[in-house]
Amino acid sequence: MAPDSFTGWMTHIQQRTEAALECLLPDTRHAPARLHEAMRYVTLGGGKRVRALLVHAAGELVGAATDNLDRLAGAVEMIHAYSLVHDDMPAMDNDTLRRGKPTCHIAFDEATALLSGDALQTLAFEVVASPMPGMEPAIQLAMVQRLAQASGHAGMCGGQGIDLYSVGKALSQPELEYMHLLKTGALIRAAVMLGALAGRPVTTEETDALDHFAKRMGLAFQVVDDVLDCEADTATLGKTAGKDAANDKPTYVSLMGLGSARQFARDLAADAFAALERFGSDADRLKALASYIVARSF
Ligand code: GRG
Repeated sequence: MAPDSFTGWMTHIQQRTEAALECLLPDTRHAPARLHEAMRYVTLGGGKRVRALLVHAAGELVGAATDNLDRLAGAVEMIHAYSLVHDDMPAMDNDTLRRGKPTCHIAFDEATALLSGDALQTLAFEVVASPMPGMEPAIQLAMVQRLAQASGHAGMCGGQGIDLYSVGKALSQPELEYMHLLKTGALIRAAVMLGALAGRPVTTEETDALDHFAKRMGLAFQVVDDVLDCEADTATLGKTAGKDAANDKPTYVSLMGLGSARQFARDLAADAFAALERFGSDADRLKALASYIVARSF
């Protein structure tokens, strides 16, 4: 039984996600042990698990089975972990610190980092496509499609491409928004949609409302990330702080300044909240999670 308070629930879901990942990830006693160690190193024991929390909060709203949500949350966290591993590599952001420890290519080597990211991505799809109690195969197919769209050229990879090709360029607010809609927002939207698909059937209007919520929160998450990159220190973030300015990357802070960026995040969250009105108190968990995303300090 999940605790009632938001912080109690958050800890409970973070622990469930860790336990689910423990089971889903390959055993280091099996070959190739080094690859399996790297996959576990980058996925276990770290991260806020925001995407897993979104899967569960959206799933609760539609009465989805918690065990199925654990698997879906684990899959989304695997895709997220893979993106962080590849993003940190020398060909991309070239970073040495992630989640308070050396990045994968530093702790292991570049080839292992590349492979572990690839293997995490394919494992995520295997998990979503594997039979789940009470789940129609057609629903799982829709989930696979959502996750693939969110991860590929029209989602996270596409957004990362725009990011890479934008260094040193001044982006307009719509251009910056489009980049983040893909890079960070697409997986956040997929997390909400996978949760929402896992329970009772949802109407088109409900799907649209949840998608609007997820879209606004994906952007709010990124705006807060930009603010924290300026305001917080490396020890608090567990990753190198101040990298955006150092790398001359366009961000919400460089575009509109710190105060306006903070206000923009609050405005986005208010708009996201409004989309949930039709669900009444069933959406309380999602709302509490949205408030946490905007107020977070790391
Ligand atoms: C390499 C295909 C590919 C994609 C990379 C998402 C991404 C695209 C890169 C991550 C780098 C980054 C700093 C993105 C900005 C926002 C973001 C996704 C931050 C990290 O997410 P958190 O804060 O991390 O949820 P934790 O560690 O808490 O899971």
